[in-house]
This record gives sequence, structure tokens and C-alpha cells, in this order.
Amino acid sequence: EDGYDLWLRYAPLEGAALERLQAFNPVVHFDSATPDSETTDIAIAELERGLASMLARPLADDGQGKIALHCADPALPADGSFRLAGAADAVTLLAGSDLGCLYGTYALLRELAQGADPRSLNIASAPAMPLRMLNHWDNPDGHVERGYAGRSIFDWWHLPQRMDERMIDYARANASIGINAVAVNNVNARAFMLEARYIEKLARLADAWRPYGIRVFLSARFSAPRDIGGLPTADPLDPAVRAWWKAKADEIYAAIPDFGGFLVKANSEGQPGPQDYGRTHADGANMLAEALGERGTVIWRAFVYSEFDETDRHAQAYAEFVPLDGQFAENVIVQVKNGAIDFQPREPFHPMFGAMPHTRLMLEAQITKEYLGFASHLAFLAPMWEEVLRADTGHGATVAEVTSPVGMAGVANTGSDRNWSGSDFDQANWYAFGRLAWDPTLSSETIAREWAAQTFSRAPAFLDSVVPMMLGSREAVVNYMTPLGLAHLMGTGHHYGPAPWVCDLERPEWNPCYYHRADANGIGFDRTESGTNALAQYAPAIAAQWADPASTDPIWLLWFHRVSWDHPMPSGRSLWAELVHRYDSGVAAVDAMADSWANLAPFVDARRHRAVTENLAIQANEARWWRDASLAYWQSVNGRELPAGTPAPAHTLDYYRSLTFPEAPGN
Ligand code: BDP
Repeated sequence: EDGYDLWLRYAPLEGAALERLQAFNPVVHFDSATPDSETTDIAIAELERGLASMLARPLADDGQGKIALHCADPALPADGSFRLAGAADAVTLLAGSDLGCLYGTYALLRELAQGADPRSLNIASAPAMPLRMLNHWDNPDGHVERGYAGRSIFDWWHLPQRMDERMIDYARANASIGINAVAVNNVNARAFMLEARYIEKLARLADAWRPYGIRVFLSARFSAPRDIGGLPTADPLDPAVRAWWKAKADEIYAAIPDFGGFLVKANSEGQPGPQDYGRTHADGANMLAEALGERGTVIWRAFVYSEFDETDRHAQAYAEFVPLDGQFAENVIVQVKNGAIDFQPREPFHPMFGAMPHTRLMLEAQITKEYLGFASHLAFLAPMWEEVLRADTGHGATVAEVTSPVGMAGVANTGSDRNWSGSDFDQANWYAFGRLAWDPTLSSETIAREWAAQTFSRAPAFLDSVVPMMLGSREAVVNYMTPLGLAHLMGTGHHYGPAPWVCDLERPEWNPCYYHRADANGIGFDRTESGTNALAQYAPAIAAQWADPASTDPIWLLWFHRVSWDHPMPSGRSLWAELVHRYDSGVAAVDAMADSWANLAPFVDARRHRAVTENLAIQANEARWWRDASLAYWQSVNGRELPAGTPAPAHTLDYYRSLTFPEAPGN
């Protein structure tokens, strides 16, 4: 086992589950109305592959098969919805489209792989969100920005003539969790990826993925008309620029009739955009939307912080976008990160959610763990996404309700590593992302359980131990990296490891000290009225709750408030003692994960067990590193002793400050 098969291992069943399936004679047949398509062929082949593997024998087709597919049921919508109904003599899979049959097939296999009784299946499933998308930050030269799993899986060098089999396995994995859209290149985009030779390459991928229900998108560089089009400007209101994009869209649609559209990062972190010409985000997005017309969608990112404007980075996206509500074309989606800063281990939900009722907003999550320990720390991210999806915006809807009519994008964590994600447990984040985009009401626990059962072992004793370990893992990371609402304390550039002392970077909001604002008197970022008042961007009920430290959940305290080191916490501890306590809990939680995992050796093949063990050893060391370096720094600022009985940092602050990591994966 090397992890390549992901959650699609279809491990042989045992005991009662095996007997039940044996007795069931699970041969597949389909009705005559079912369209003969590549997609139904894939569904049937996948079912046969999965069933044969779980039965550990080839399927014998005696004409009496008990799995019946009806993929053209007029009563069901053609959006991928399906129904699975078990009975004593058959399992029926009903869908309104061949894609629904493919999704239903994966659902059936997922249930059987967990040992479910086929006769008692009763599932009606429909995608909650129309767009369930991966955003790859992959560069055409094979480097992946913020990628920790090797090189890019996309081989632009050899495409279109040569296409790796991995592209099919990638599509299978995505289809199995309902992902239906992929932006193949980095949002920090190279304009040449819009050239004809790249369209040919992309068309090969689009053709390969179409039967799996996946549409391709391209990240488009806003200045492309200048960069590659020979025009003197990229001004969105310039007729020649508009004509260039229209012709470009026509060229793409001629090669890829179901091309999804463009993903755009504009006027952010040095990227070009409409503001370069005194135009708004709406002007820029609408120009591209017009070029695509009804054929496709412009996904315009709200992650902006162009020039530091003396206020608060937290407030910038809202300030630029909310006044434009109602001005975006029908086929524009604004894609908003879960929080207002940048994919930190914990952020409150972004205040834009719910604040733009006349704009289609989509949630952007980060699957790759840029700020949560890369691929060496174990952090299961479903609880983080569940936290944001379930957040009440105060505008009469949760974040899930605001975004469900549109969709959810995840920054992919895939790479050329044999196990795809850089570590076995990081596969769970890809899986969880897809499952939540399909159904944001699923609990993290359900997702962890089904993933772990399919990926490692369905033994209840294994699951009862590994699931709680996964569920607590992200909170452990929050505690040893950025407890109590702290954020952005990581090392410069590579974003790995602690560096709360950094204070000399060119732009204020690049510095950790800008975020923690610690001095002898206190710590935290005042975003209330007495500070930057970014809090006023939230709906009144939410803002009121967070305006007072006493009614603010301690997990957000230092995000919104600057308090003294003696500030009394609900636990009865002072802020300083509570902070130390949280770091220690984070470290202890990692040690507990390592212990649990050690006990699970009997359930996991030796190779993957060892790989996880090695990562947990790294994490245990590095949790201490985060704790010790952070505490050493806070002590240098506040001059305080550690609470009695608390171990001192292993090294001096100077030691932690002197560490450099030229070998760390950079950006
Ligand atoms: C930040 C990353 C940077 C991305 C940027 C983005 O550090 O590499 O380009 O987000 O989302 O988190 O555009």
C-alpha cells in the first residue's frame, strides 16, 4: 500500500459484510432507457472493479444480477442527483442523468466499503452546491505554489500528445466525491497559458475529464491583452481589449465547448487588474463575463490587499467589494476566502458573507496546508470548514446558506507524490472538501469515519480511535501555533514555523508584529470602535457580540481585542496563563495523537503506518518549537515568568530567531 489508491481501495470485505454481499449476487445491469455513454460505461466499470475487489473474486455474470441502474429517470433532476434503494432482491440506482448514475455508483461503493448491508440502503442525494471546484495553484513549469506534495500533476510539457494515466485517476477521485470543476493553473497566472498551444493542451484534459463530469477553468491574467495580445492597454472599457477577450473566448469554446470560464486574481499582491486603469472590480469582471456570454462563468477573487491604506487588511476586501453589490453581471461569481485575512489556522468568517445579497458569492477554502504545517503536520480540516459553513452571518443565513446556491472552491493539495497529497492524512482533506461541497450539512465526524474506513480499515476499534484523533487535530494546531485568536505569526516567505518577532518587512501587514501588537501592557488587535472598527463590517448582532471581550468567545479574543496580560479569562486564568495553557494543550494533543496512532499499528499496513508515525514525530517536535519560540518571544515582550510548573522553553529566543530554512518549500 503506497496511498496511490486514495479512498478508492475497495479493500476485501470480511465476515458478515462479505457473506451478505456474496449472497446478494451483486452483478450490475441497466435498463434500456439508460443512455449509452462514456459516463455510464465508467460507472459500470467502476462498480465492477469495486465489487470484484471487495469480494476478492471476479464477478460471474449469470444474468441474474441484483444491481439495477436506471440513469434516465425523468422524476430526478439531471444535476447529479440520485437515489439508492435496497430491497431483498435488488439494489436500484435511479438518476436523472448518466452523471447521477456515476455519483450514485460511488455512493454505493462507499457504503459497501464501510460494510453496509445492500438490502437496507436508502439514500436520496442531491448536490447542495452547483459548483464544487478545485483551484490548482500549479505553474506551467511544474512548480506548485504552496504545494507540499511534489511537482504539479499536470504535464504541460508533453500535453497534448502525451497524457499521463494519473489524469484519469485524478478524475475518478474527484468524481467519487462530487467535484465537478477544476481550475488547472495558478491564480498568479501566466498570460501565455491563454495562447493557442495551451488551449490544445487544455482541450485534451477537458476531453478526458468530461465523462467524469468535470469542467475545466483557466486562471486568466488580466493584462493578457497587453502581455500576449499586442495591445497597448488592458483597460476593460477599451473596445479593442473587449474584442480581444471575446475572440479569445471564442477560440477556447471552439476547442472546448463546455469550458467553465475564467478564474481571476486582480489587483492583489502585485497582480494586474482593472484598478490599474481607474476601473472597478465590476468593470473588470463584467468585461470578461461579456466575452464568455452564456457559455461560462467569471470567478473573480475577493482576496485583495493592494496598497496598504493605513486601516486594516481585514477591512479591505469588504471595502472594495460591498459597494459594488448588484453591479456584477449574472455570470460573475465573487470568490471569498473563509476569513478576511488569509487561510490562518482559525479565522472568524469573512464579513462579506451575507453582506452582498445581489451578488453570487462562493466560498474559497485552502486544502493545501500553507499555514497549518504543510504536509508533515496532521490537521484534518473538515472541522475548520464546518465552523465557517455553519457560522451565522447575522444577515439571516449561515455561510453555507449564502454560498450553497453558488459553490465552493478548494485550493488543491495534489502533487506528483505517489500518495498525491504529501501525506496519507492530507488525502482526508481533499476528500472532506468534496464531501462538504456536495453536502455542507455533513458532520466532520461522518466524513472522518467514512474516509478512514475506506482508506485504512473499517474495523470499529480502529475507527473509534482514529476518528476522534482526526477531529481534534486542527484544534491542536491552532493551540500550538496561534491560540486565542492570534494569527499570522509564521516565518516569512515559506510560512513554516514561528516568527512572531518579525517586524521589519516592507509592508506593515506582512509582519507578524502587525497582527499580534504585543508589548509590555498587552496583546491583540483592536478591531472594535476604539481600534480599526473592522468589526462594523459584520451584521449588527454579530458585531455587538464581538464588541465586548466578555461576550467574545476566547477563540476569537485577540483577533478582535487588545487586552492586558492580566485580563481575566472565563477559565479563571489570566490571559497570560491561559495563553501558556493553550500552547501546552496543543503540544499534549500531538503527543496523544502519536500514542493513539502507535496503538493502531495492527490495523494499518506497515508502510503507511510508519509514514504517519514519522510525520507525527516531526509534528511533536515542531509543536514544541512553536510553543517554545512563541513563549520565549512573549516573555521577552512582557517580562513575565511562566506559571509555576510550566516547562521553560528549550532554547533562548536568540536561538529561535537564528533558525533559517533554505530547504523549506518556498512559495
Ligand atoms: C496566500 C499565499 C499566496 C497566494 C495568495 C492568494 O501565500 O501564495 O498567491 O494567498 O490566495 O495565502 O492569492
